[in-house]
Amino acid sequence: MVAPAVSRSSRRTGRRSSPVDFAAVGSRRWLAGIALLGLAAVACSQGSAGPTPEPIPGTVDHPREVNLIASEYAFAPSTLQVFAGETILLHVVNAGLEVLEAILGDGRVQDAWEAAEAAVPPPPPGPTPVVTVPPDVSGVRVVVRSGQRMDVVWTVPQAPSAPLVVGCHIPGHWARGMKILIEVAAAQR
Ligand SMILES: [Cu+2]
Repeated sequence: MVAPAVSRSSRRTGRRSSPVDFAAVGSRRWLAGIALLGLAAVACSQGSAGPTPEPIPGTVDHPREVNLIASEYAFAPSTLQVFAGETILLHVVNAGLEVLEAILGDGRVQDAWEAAEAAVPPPPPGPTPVVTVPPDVSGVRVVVRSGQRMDVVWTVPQAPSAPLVVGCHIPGHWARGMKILIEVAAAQR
C-alpha cells in the first residue's frame, strides 16, 4: 500500500524539477511559483492523513511487508521488529557495493553459516550456491547483489527457543558487526 504512494510522489518530484525553464520565462515566474506551491500542498495533504496506523501482524494470506536495508557492514533498521507467529514478506535491499546477505536464525544457524562461508576458497568474492549447511541449522538465507532487492516470505516462530538474529557471513562481515537482533513481540489479539 505504501509503495505506490511513494512512487507517485517521486514522479511528482520529477515533474517539479523544471524551475530553470520557468525562471527563463521571467514574467511568468510567479505563476510557476504558485503552481509549484499547489503541487506541494497536494503532497503535504497526502502525507498528513491521520495518525500512523498500528502495524497489523501478517498472515500467510496477507504477509506484513518489512524492509531491511543492507550495506557495508550494517543493517537498517538496527533491530528487526516482528510479531510472534506472524508471516512477513521481507524485502532485503542491498544499498552497498558488495554482494551481501541476510541470514535469519538463532546462534547455531549463524555459527553454521560463518563456518561454511569461511571454509570456501578463496575467501572473497563471497557466497556461491556451493555454500551449504545442514538443513537443521540452515535458517533463512537471502543473498543480494549491489543495488538489488530480494524478497522472502518468513513465518516467525511462536516461541523462539533462542534469540533470533539477522547476520551476514560474507567473510569478514560478521566480525565487522554486520548483525542485528530480531525482536519478537507478542501479537495483539
Ligand atoms: Cu555483509
